[in-house]
Amino acid sequence: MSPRSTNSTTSTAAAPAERPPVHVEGCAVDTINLGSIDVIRVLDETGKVVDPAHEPNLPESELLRIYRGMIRSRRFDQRMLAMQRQGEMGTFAPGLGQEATQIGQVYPMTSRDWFSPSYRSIGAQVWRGWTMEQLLLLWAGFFEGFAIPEGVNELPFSIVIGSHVPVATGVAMGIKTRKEDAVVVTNFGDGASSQGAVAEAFNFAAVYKAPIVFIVESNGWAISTPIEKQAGNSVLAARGVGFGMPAVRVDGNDVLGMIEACTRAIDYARSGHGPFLVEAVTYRMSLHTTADDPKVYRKDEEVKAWEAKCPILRFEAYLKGRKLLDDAAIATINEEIEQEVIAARDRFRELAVAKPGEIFDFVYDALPADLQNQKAEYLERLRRKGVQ
Ligand SMILES: Cc1ncc(C[n+]2csc(CCOP(=O)(O)OP(=O)(O)O)c2C)c(N)n1
Ligand SMILES: [Mg+2]
Repeated sequence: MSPRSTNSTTSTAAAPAERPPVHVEGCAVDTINLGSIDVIRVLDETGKVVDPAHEPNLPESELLRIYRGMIRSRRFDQRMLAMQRQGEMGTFAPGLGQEATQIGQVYPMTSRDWFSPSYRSIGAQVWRGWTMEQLLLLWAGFFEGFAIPEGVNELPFSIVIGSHVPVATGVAMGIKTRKEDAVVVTNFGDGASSQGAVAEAFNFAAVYKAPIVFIVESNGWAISTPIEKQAGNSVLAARGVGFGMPAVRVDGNDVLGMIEACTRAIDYARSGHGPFLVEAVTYRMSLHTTADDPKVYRKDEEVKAWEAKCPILRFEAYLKGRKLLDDAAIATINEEIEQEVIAARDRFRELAVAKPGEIFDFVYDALPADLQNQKAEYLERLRRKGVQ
């Protein structure tokens, strides 16, 4: 008798009849690869190692480099937000709370590998070799900021959600065709995972075994849409099974778990097996973008609960436990990185000289007469207002 029917004199549900497994020619369940999803978490929320078997065996100097990468991401983000609030920066998407996801995914990449990031990847971009002043130029709207730095294998991010994922898959196919020793790592959000373009990229990559790692940063929200309204099954790693690629679900606030998951995924793609899906479960602790006010659609208690899971506090506790950090070292590292950020801001200020006339300059080879007149009139108005 099933447990549901034990006390049910009122129940009308009949116990399901025993029946033999159904076999359909050519598609018996045992011939379908149902796959499995590993769940990875090395550090719990207090920084305690809960899965020593998956703890990456990294030298102490590397652990501290990773820590610095996360602090740089946090400090830069906070500085950019202050600059935006003071009118010195354009709209941007803060990465606060996603530092472990960001650094953990790029840490196992080589410089030959290609990164195809979303717009919320500033910390990872700095790790990969962007200077902070160039990123400031970019997000302040200066075209000089957009050129990918020499020697950084990266694709431009796209604001059209999910649209970069098929492009990244195409680059992976190019790598495969040329037999290059490289993989592509692309990241996107839980909201992006609902886009048809992402499903098409998954399917294409799985069929043609493209060397690509898909990282879905499941951060709870797509602007004001929570994950429950985004996906019938909010375990997005489960999609790997459907598309025929291995997948892991990892605690995205645990940088060691991220490194373990992404190393596994990158090694798999590099050795010619095809794509791999990593679902990083994290939380967007701050604003969707600087144009957003999350207080109108989510509760303070929810944010507070995630503050306690902060990826930086967790990694700090782990490093303290290993005697690699103490409060004085934490303060020194933060101060050093703050000075780096301030120096980048100062270099940005020197470079960020607006040239309003440029909006006329890059569309036509020879500017038509009417636009020449508009340009002259516009510049004259600015001059009268004292802007130029
Ligand atoms: C095709 C498309 N639809 C809608 C938007 C507006 N939009 C910008 S960001 C965003 C949410 C994306 O959420 P998610 O993919 O979870 O990434 P997150 O911002 O949380 O990192 C939306 C709907 C867009 N930019 N492109
Ligand atoms: Mg999201």
